[in-house]
This record gives sequence, C-alpha cells and structure tokens, in this order.
Amino acid sequence: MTPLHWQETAQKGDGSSPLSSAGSSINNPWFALSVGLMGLIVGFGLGKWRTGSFPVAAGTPPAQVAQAPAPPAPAPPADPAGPDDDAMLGSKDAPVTLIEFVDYQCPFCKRFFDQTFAQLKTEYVDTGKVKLVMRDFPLSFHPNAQKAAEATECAQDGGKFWEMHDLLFAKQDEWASAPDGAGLFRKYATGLVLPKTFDSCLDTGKYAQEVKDDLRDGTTAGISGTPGFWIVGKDGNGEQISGAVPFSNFKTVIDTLLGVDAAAAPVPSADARTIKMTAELWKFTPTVVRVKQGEKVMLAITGVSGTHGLSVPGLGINETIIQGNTVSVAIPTDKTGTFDFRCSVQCGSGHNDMTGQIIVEAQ
Ligand SMILES: [Cu+2]
Repeated sequence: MTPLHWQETAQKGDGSSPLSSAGSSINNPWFALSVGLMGLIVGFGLGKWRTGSFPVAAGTPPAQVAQAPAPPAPAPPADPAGPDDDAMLGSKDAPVTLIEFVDYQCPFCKRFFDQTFAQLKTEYVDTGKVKLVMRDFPLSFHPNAQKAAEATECAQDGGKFWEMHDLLFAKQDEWASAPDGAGLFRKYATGLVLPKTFDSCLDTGKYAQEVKDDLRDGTTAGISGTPGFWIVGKDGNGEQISGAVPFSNFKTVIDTLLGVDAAAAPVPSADARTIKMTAELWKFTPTVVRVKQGEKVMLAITGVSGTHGLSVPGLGINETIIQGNTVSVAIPTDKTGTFDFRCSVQCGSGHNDMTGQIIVEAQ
C-alpha cells in the first residue's frame, strides 16, 4: 500500500498515531468497497451510496460504527466521478483524483484558483496523471454561495461548467455582497450564451439538493472549511489538504500517490526535542512555541477535533492535521525571529481565530 503522509508519523518512529495500524481500513471505505466491486459498478454503486440508498456492502469496516470515545478519522469521500454528477477535469482514467470542496464566495478558494490551479492543471491534469473533481461546499455565512454553486451546476447542463466557475471567481467582488446574487448569475449566463433554461434551473433550485449532498459528503469526509481537498490514489488511499496552500504541498502528496520518489521527509534525529501541539475547534495549543537557535526540534501536532492546516509562512511549514492523527514536522531553527502561525483554512467559522507564534531565540 502506498505510504501516506499521515502514516509517516508512525514510520518516523513517533508511534503515537492511534490509526497507525488500523488506519487503512478506517480511512478507506472506498478502498474496501473497491475490492469487491469493479469499474463502472464501483462508480454506480458508490454514487448510489452517496444518495443514501446504497445497501452498505459487507466489506464496510465495522469501525465505521461510532463507538469509540473519539470519532474515527475522516475517510475520503465516495467515488466522486459519477457519470452525471460532479464536474470533472482531466482523464477519467487518471490514477490520482483531486477533489476540491469549493465555496465560490470564499476569497481563499479564489486565491487557490488564481495562484495554484493553473500549475496543477498543466503539470498533472493535462498530463493525464490527475483528474480534478469539483464538489460544492457553500458555507452558511456566505449568503450567495449556495446559489453560486447551483449556478455552476445549471451551467453544466449547458456544457459550460468551467466557464461559469472561472467567471464566478473573476467577478467574486461584484456578486459576493450583492443583495441579488441570482440576478447577477442570470446575467453571467446570458453573457456565456447559456440556454434560457438556465434561469428556470436556477430559480427552481434544480440542483439545490445536489449542492447540499456535496456539503454533507464533505462534512462526513472531514472538510470543515474551504478550500478543502482530498487527494485519492488508485487504491482508494488518500490524504486531505486544508486551505489555499502552495503548489508544492499538492505536489508532495500527488507524487507520493503516483509512486514518484518525493524528497525525503525530515527524519527526527534521536536527540531532537519533541514539542507536542494539539489542533482543535478552535485553537492550537500551545499558542506560543519557544525554541533555541540551532536546536533540533520536532513539532508533533495532534488533531483533536476538526481538520486544520498549520501554516507558518515564515518557516515554510504547511501541514494538514486531521482529527485523530499526529503529524510531525521539523522546525527550522537556523534563523532567529518570531514567526506567526495560523490555520490555513480561512473560510470556515473559527479557523481564523487559530493563530499563534513560533519564537526562535538566540542561544
Ligand atoms: Cu482550523
């Protein structure tokens, strides 16, 4: 089985991940189902499963039944590539699937689109290595996000999903706080020469439930803010990424799932000090981490509740922390200074409050 990021903790000798042995089954109902089913059957079956009518297969791990004090770590969402379901970019046969849970009103989803999307498309989607699947995650405090999501689905009926997707981000400033978002979406549809049926599609809420289904599946899969991503390999193993993180973060995960030897992750040396941190709704603990210049120190971050991203821009750290897992990262201590950290999920209630500092002090 492909080694996964969240398993590295165990491989690095931390051993503290409660999922290090049972992770593959807990984390992968998709994989478990895939063993017994094949090809289109999988797509069809899981599509049904998503709608709630699929009889849960015998292979579904019993661990899915909530019984432990802590809920199981989120699993990748069910097969997203149903034939008449979510919009997809790239080859159906691509070995890796990147699922983006998007809120078109979220400025950080726009940032991902503006800064990272094109490079991902050029290097991975256009080369047949990755297929990108879009799923909706309109956040409740973004009043126009639900209708915006419906607008992209209605545009897909006219074969112009991506045109609407791009336009909504380009014009986010115009419609985000508009009192009548739907009116603007109808105007955009006219500009895209979509058929008149777009208007009735939007007004009747033809895809309102579809959008809500995506939101529900994302929540089940541990998405708590946007943009949120699952990157899933051929065997159904996957890793989550939270927030508008740099391209290099996607590259590391995708290359691992593709079996490409990525640069070796930093291995904690025996004499490294380990600082434990927790991530929960809605704080990192501790909020201030003090280390000495030149000190060998590992930060071990355990997800207690929710899914978060620890982002320390000044130190080049970006790690997704999933509930129930521990991620270890070396803290660069070559330069002194105070380095702010925050949760990389910024469109989501509370994530914005998750801030703190790593202070590297002179010896
Ligand atoms: Cu967070």
